[in-house]
Amino acid sequence: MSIDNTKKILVTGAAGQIGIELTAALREKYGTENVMAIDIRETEVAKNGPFKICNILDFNKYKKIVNDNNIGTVYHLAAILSATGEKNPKLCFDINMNGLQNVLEVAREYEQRIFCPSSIAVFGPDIPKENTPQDVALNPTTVYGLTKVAGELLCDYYFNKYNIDIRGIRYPGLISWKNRPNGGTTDYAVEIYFKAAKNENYQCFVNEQTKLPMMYMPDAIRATLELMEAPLESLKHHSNYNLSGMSFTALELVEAIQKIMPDFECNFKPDYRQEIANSWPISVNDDAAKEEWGWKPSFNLTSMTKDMLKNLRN
Ligand code: NAD
Ligand code: AKB
Repeated sequence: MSIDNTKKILVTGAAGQIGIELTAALREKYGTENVMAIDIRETEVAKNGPFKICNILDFNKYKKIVNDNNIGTVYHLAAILSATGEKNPKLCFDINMNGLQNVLEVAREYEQRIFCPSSIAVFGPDIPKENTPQDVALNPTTVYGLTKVAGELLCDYYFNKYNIDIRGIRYPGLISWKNRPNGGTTDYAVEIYFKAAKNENYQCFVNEQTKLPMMYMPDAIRATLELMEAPLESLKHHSNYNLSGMSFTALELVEAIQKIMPDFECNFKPDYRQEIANSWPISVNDDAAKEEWGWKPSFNLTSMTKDMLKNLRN
């Protein structure tokens, strides 16, 4: 399927942690009027360009928005994340699976290109924890992870059966200052900066040895744009690229903040999210992303911490 530049872009879940920044980046690149944002709630994306309230489970309303706005590419971000998913598995399954199916069915009819993110949550406790391979058995223990595995498979099915150009990244935990995260397990790695920047201490909900793959949002946005621009012929994978940025323990994160703010303190009180974190990798192997579309991260823990605190304290 070739790219039709006369068609517009739509972002679902545009009011979320990634959505706000991805919508802004797409509007900057392709023009504000060419990027429609939808969500079930209004945030700043609603003020900064075309926006409509739309529940992704409402197939007819979603299809009408696509039809009325000549949408050729969809970035499908609307989802329920891991921690909320464990509190409400039915809701998580419903939105993540039925929402995706609605997007794919409309994509089939309108011959759209799709970006659909996956997550490190596809992995379960049975895989090599360090440098987790791209292609490995996927046995997640959370309902969120289960929907992400099924989502990857469904996307590949539509790619193979209907020739829909669908691409996706298994994002690590994403760290950002423009927007707070919402209902995920890696949220502690963002919340801690918001507290530190206000000169408050933080109580972390995972223990100090917890080490997970993470990435700074500017790298994640760049990766998304780069993957969507890569020539289809160079891609051997489609909806499931491992993507590596950095890995650090919760204690190393505290120490990185203390290098800039020596008075900052953090105590650790693990809750139900510890078990979710324990089931995920420590680091992932992203050779496929490097080889197939030239991925290269630019931030590490030190440069990210400097940038996060500078922006939050401003
Ligand atoms: P988020 O929770 O911040 O945003 C999701 C958005 O979807 C929210 O604005 C929410 O209002 C919206 N939404 C929820 N239900 C909806 C519905 N029924 N209809 C329409 N919109 C609905 O999540 P995020 O962090 O921006 O994640 C976006 C995508 O990236 C998700 O697929 C998530 O699994 C994936 N991902 C995120 C991370 C991360 O660290 N942020 C990591 C891995 C994967
Ligand atoms: C979560 O913690 O649920 C997300 C993710 C890694 O998918 N941030």
